[in-house]
Amino acid sequence: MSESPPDWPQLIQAFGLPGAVTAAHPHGSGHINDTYAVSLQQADRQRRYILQRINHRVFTNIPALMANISRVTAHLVHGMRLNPTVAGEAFLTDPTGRFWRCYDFIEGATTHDLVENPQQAREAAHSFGKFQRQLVDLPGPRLHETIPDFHHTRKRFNRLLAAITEDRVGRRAAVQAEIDFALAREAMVDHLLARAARGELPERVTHNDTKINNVMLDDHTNEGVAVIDLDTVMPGLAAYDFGDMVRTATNSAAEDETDLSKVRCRLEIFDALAEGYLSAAGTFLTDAEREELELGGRLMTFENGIRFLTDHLEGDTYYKIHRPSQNLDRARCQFALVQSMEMQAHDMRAIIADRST
Ligand code: ADP
Ligand code: GN1
Ligand code: MG
Repeated sequence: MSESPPDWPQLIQAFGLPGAVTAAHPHGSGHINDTYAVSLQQADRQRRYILQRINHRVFTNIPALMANISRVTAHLVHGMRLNPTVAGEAFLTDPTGRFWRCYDFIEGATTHDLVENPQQAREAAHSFGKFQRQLVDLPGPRLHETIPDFHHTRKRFNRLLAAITEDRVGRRAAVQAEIDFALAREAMVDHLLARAARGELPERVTHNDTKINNVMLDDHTNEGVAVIDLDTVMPGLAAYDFGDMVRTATNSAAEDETDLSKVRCRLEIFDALAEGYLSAAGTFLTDAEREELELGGRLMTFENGIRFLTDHLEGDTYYKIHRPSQNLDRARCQFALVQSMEMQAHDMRAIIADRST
């Protein structure tokens, strides 16, 4: 069923933005929301905004989600600027029941799907580290869990088991090798959860989706300009944030690369991530949290692998796909990366120790 296109003039009016719409295009390569760059002619200049239709299948409590984002953006000195509606709300419900929000477009900076050099990795990781540091003293009650158990890797694993058993769309037989890979690594999924439950790892306010295209880097200096995609900012573990940076930045290939011989965890990028992250987060991390940073990378890569494989087995209902079997390609690529990390785990632990001194 095709959906009606967004009514830009109506949306612009609802957010109280002056000027006439001169262009509106889909923007970025996120897997979840529908993101548009909208240009307005304002007096003698063009100004761009990000209008985002929030995926309410994924985020089922939009008021709670936007309450989190309002608190976090208000607390951070730099970063995303949310434009409220004329009614003073953080989001808009359009006449078709879709949910929208509006950010200032961050100009002069870009998100990268693939890290090109250690400097980009260092700057990105410093930004995410600083983000965590600034939120250490976020006032007020605990943030809402916008997706409960988001990084509960045990529950993610059990959902994969259920998807294998159900085999809803008849794809199981063709992915036995990937299933075997996942089952052989079950032991990994409980470790951080158990340490957190024992009180050995503190709960923090974390971003939880620190993939490298969720931070904007200055076009000229590569400096981190803003951490974006704040939908999953909620209580979590430091290792989850460091881990997803490792998953997405160290990969020498795209997240859905089909030539697995190209997929490798780049140690020089890992080193830059450790340097950048610890230069900002080093002030508050405990020894126990540092101990788990290396595992965080492998675990987040594995967790994303099983999530992609689950979505493939469930019939591609969660992530956007642009070609058949893309979720399977993503899963295979994550598993190849896990293997590469397993081979280098010792070196990565040494780097963390080195960068901690
Ligand atoms: P998703 O949850 O679908 O990943 P994001 O919030 O990450 O959505 O937005 C998708 C992409 O849009 C980002 O990767 C980034 O390239 C771009 N983007 C998002 N917000 C802004 C902004 N304020 N300014 C410029 N680009 C942005
Ligand atoms: C999604 O929204 P985006 O594209 O930044 C997903 C992350 C996954 C990632 C995999 C809310 O991130 O958890 O790690 O895809 N976000 C959500 O690329 O599920
Ligand atoms: Mg994103």
